[in-house]
Amino acid sequence: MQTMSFIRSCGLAAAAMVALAGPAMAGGTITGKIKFDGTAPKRATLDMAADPVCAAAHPSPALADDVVVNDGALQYAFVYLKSVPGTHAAPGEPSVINQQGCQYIPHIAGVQIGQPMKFTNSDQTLHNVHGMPKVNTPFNFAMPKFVKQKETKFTAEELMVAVKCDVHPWMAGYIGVLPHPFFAVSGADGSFKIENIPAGEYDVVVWQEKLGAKEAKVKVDEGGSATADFNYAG
Ligand SMILES: [Cu+2]
Repeated sequence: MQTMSFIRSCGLAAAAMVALAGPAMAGGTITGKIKFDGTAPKRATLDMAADPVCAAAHPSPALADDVVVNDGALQYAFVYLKSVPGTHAAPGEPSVINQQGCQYIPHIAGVQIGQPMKFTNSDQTLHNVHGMPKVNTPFNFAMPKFVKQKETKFTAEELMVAVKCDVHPWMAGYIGVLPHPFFAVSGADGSFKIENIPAGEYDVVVWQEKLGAKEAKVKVDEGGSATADFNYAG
């Protein structure tokens, strides 16, 4: 009997939560494109000869991901909203960086405070994931070929956390840690999309490891769409 009423009250609590979540205001969307004007810097060729497993993964030499420009569009720029009111529960679903062909894929990732940050290893070789935050606690995971995943969590906002592999000096990536889910990484076409944003006026920041940061003010209406385009120059 007690069990029944416990189940019933849980059911009611769940129903109440659904009711609370139900009429939530419709979030808005910010989309944009990161452009690069002028001559793009030439991407360095990565010499992976030191590890035959890495070299074998690239029939044609791999290129550095530090500035990737495709037809005037800048890839791997981290875009985020500077401050968003309210608290935002961290998703249980991890943000993932894979070590594949001795490169970090993706090169740039975002994660929420408290959300699992997972590193996977698709390579049949030894990596180590050496995180070098200045605010969060540094970490260093050895990932021999039989260790296929490791997870960590961040406890504080930090833009950005550098990650490297001490075995393969060309491996470098960055992670943006935010207290909310309103971030994105620009795609191969330079575009990004941030969704479900509470109505308000925001500073949208774009960060690129070699080219620096840029900011724009953007107003988001309830359920509306706003645009924020950014231009870097060569
Ligand atoms: Cu490595």
